[in-house]
Amino acid sequence: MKGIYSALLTSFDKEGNINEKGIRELVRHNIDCVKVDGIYVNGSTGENFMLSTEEKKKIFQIVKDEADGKIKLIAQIGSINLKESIELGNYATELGYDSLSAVTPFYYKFTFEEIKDYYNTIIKETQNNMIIYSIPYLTGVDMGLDNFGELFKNPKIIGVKFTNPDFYLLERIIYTFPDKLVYSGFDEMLLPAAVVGVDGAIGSTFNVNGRRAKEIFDLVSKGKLKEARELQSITNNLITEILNNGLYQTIKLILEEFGVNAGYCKRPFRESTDEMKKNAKEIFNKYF
Ligand code: MN9
Repeated sequence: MKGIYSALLTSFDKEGNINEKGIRELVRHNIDCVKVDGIYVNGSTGENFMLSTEEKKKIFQIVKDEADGKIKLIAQIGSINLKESIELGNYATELGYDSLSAVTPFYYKFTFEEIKDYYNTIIKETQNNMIIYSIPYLTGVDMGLDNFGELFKNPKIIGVKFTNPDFYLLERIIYTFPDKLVYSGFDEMLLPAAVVGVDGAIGSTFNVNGRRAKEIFDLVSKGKLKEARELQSITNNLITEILNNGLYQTIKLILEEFGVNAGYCKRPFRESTDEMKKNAKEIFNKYF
């Protein structure tokens, strides 16, 4: 389960309905062109928290069908509706997903005991492996080393997707729990995360920039830090331009330049303007 995973985008049509053909093209592009080790399905990048349960299931099914055993698949099934998480978790487990992942329950200020109960209940009901999705800047849920230790007591919790710029905590988790898988969640911090020893990374920009990400990861493992730094700088110039132009819209526009039908984002995300399209074309020509 180690390596570089694309957080899959969801292709939508102009009305915000999921576009099966586009989703299949996105999966193929990641396998054939980017050559990622795996795909993380229905995460933040997939605009998951704006989808119905049926749409989420449909995406799990399409991706599994298109990937056809060629790469690892992680299903993000977290929701503040615990029943929905369990239903999705069972669905993805039956489809044969390699692991589940669930975002920490957000919006309400749940206690740590409640968060722990959420994970242990999903695991009990699905009997699949679980990767915690920790993204404090979006969820407001900030867990410390002791909290991770409590959760990791469940042997089915096999790791964490750590989207958090706290490198002290990241190093402590890797050091304290050497048997757990730790994935870096900020693409712009892949190099320092690789240096402290993460097992892999899961990110949105890998849909277009995954080859550079894989190279950064490999160079660090070989101790070639100068070359890795150069590639991370190019990567971060790219990510900065993407963020300034609208994150998911721009990754989708770049994918369209690659000939992939990545489609529209779902409202309330706004439709790309002509200016955004022009910038995305320039980014594509500059970096790819
Ligand atoms: O899951 C992604 N997080 C979100 C990982 O999209 C919220 C990252 O890949 C970021 O999009 C990326 C740009 O900041 O690092």
